[in-house]
Amino acid sequence: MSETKKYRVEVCFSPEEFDLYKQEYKAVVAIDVLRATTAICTAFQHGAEKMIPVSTVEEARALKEKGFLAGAERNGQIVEGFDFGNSPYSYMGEHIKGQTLVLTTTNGTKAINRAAETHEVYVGALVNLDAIIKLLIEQPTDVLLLASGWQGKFNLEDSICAGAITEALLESGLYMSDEDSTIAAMFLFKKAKDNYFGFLKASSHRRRLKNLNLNEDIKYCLTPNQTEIIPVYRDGALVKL
Ligand code: 3SL
Repeated sequence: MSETKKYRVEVCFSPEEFDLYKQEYKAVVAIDVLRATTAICTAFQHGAEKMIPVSTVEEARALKEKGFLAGAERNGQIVEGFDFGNSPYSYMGEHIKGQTLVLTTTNGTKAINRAAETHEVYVGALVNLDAIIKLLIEQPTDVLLLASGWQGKFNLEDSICAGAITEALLESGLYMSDEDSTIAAMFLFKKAKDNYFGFLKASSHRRRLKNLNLNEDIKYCLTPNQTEIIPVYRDGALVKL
C-alpha cells in the first residue's frame, strides 16, 4: 500500500540561516510580525495596489525622488525625509488607496528580498494568520517559514507566528516536518498562544518599540486575523494574491 506524499513545512529562524534551508522548498512565507509584514498586510487591506520592498534606504530614496510614496524604518524609527516609517497605522486610510508604495525596514524587507531571489514569497503575520494557513492547506506545497528576526538574530514574535502556522499545517495531515527549529517554534507558540502580548513582555523588540512609545502598534501587530489578504511577490513588487 503506497503512502500519500506529505508536503514539508519547516521554520528558519533568521535570514542568515536561509542558505542552509533554501534548496528544498517551493515557497517561502516571510514573517516580520513587529512590524514590517503586519504593515504590508495593512497597506493592502487599505487599498494599496503594489508595494516595492527594498533593502536599503538609498534605494527607497531614489524611488521616492521618482514620485513614489515611501516608508523607511531603521531601528524602529522613521528615517528622516520619508513619508512614513513602519507603523501599521501609517498604512491605513485614503492616502494608501490605489498607490504603489515603497518600503524599506531593518529586517523584514531584507528577508522578503532575500527569499524572492529564488522562491515564490508570501507575506505572513499574525494579522493574516488564518489566511496563510488556509492557502497552504488548499494549495499544499513544500514551504519554509522564514522569520525575519532582528539583525540576523533569532526573535520570539516571528518564531511564534511560524509555530502557529506549522501546528495548523501538521494538524491538517498534509504536512510533515523534520527540523528542531520547527519543533521549537511550535513549543513557543503553545506557550504564547493564550496571551501573545504578555508572553512577549520581556522580548527585545517589544521593549525596543515600547521605549519608542509604540505600544499601540505592538497590540495591533499581535492581534490575529484582521485581514484575509495575502501579499505575494511578483516581478519586483508585492501584490495581492
Ligand atoms: O525589522 C523590521 O523590518 C521592522 O519591522 C522593525 S520595526 O518594528 O519597524 O522597528
